[in-house]
Amino acid sequence: MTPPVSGPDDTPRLWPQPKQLLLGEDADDLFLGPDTFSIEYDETDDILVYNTAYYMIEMFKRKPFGDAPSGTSIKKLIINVEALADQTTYPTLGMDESYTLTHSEGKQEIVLEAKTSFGAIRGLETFSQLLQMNRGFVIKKGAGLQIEDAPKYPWRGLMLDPARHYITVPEVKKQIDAMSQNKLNVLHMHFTDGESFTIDTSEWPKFSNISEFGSYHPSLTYSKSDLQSIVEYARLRGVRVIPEFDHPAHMASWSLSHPSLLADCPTVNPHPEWPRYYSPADVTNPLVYEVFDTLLSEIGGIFPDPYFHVGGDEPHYDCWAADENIVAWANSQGYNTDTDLYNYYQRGLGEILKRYNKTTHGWAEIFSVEGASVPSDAVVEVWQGNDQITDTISGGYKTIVSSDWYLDLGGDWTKFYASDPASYLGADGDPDGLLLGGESCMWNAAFDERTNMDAAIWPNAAAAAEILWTGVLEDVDKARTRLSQQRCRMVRRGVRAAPIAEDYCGDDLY
Ligand code: CP6
Repeated sequence: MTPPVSGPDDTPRLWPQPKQLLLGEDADDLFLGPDTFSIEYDETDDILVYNTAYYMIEMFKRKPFGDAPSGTSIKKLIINVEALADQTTYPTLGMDESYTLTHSEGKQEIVLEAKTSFGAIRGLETFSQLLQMNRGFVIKKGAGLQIEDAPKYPWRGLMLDPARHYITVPEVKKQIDAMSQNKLNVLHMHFTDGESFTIDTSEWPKFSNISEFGSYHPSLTYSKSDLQSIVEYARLRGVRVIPEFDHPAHMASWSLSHPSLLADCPTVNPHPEWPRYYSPADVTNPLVYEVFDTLLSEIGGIFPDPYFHVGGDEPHYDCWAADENIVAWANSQGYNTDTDLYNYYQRGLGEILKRYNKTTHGWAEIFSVEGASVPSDAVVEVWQGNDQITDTISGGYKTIVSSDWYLDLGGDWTKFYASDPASYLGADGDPDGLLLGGESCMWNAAFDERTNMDAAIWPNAAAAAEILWTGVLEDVDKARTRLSQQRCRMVRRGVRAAPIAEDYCGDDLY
């Protein structure tokens, strides 16, 4: 029998583990009380305002029992941020997320220093995790504690898939909180797929009925104000939001209002009840480029992040080859009916993205298709085997990986924890730092927010998050203990993260 892994412990149990944690010489416990403790920070910074309030609530919503033992009591957390944020400060790729947390023995304060407000958020999360509840609130072995922390990879993501099962705005925000709790910083929203189109298009010129026909139900879409509120909430928690519109395959939902957007190939479509289910875009139809242009002009500006995910996965070439008009056009251009058409289409999208100041991001096919000419500043997402990064990186492309982190495939957290993106680098390594990180993907075909989605994402995505933040740590048993505690904290904050072993959340659950 394995001993249960959670419950009170006498050392800090943090997730992800900071880069460096030094205990003080005496390492006595520190105590603090909700009535005497406060956070000191610059109130002109709305990110600090939001996060200090958030963490005060999260830390002190538990109810201690019995009297706190006496010892050094902490009255203040002092936050010093070099570059304060204002309402126009958004998280960006490569932002400085480093921070230090320091206690000087005998002092009644802990100091959190960061270059940016986003670093301060990461430090606040760590501080909140230091605080255990026993008889009163205690930081075990906190006296003289020194933490220095910074992420290993700048791109640490989670993908959500509302196109298969819609995800409500409050639920998206809850996932953003859960991400921030694990120091993840990129939310990738797979807004459209064959099954449904989740953006409200009712006010778009010419394409107003795409979502009326292409959504599961008109209410199961995101309005502009929904999108703005997701982006704003993510900003406050230090999370970038990257929208994906999957092209040229996975577009069946678009065809319900506009059949001519897609190739017509009844002879190879395996779903006769849904005529263009299998069809990729009709790349010869100018309407396809017009709809993408309209999409960018309508909602491109809502997303401050320069990266825009164009999908690009799983094109069904046999459909193009079965559409007479497409074949005739391809012949007239001297194009083959597969990779040439695919690359022609990507070039078209690339030109439109450029006009809207967006940088291409997409699944690996945008790079790996024969003859691909994806722009040199694109970020390629490797999903069919991390060993492909040898090619993307030797090809000079910024790369993120998700192959080993498909949450829908299930598996134990140790499977997620065992995949270090850097271990897939070829003999030449990554001299230019092109390997940016990775993301866990929650493909929502058989998951929804009311039943099983939380437990499929968490804590497996947390395991990947530590690989991305800290890198590989040797002791999996110790990681199990810390992750078990982290999942208890997640449950306490309202995320139904699955247990990873026999455990007892104890004081940390209430
Ligand atoms: N949908 C889209 C999917 C998948 C992809 N794209 C997918 C493929 C294989 C697995 C899981 C998901 N469902 N649009 C691949 C990027 Cl195992």
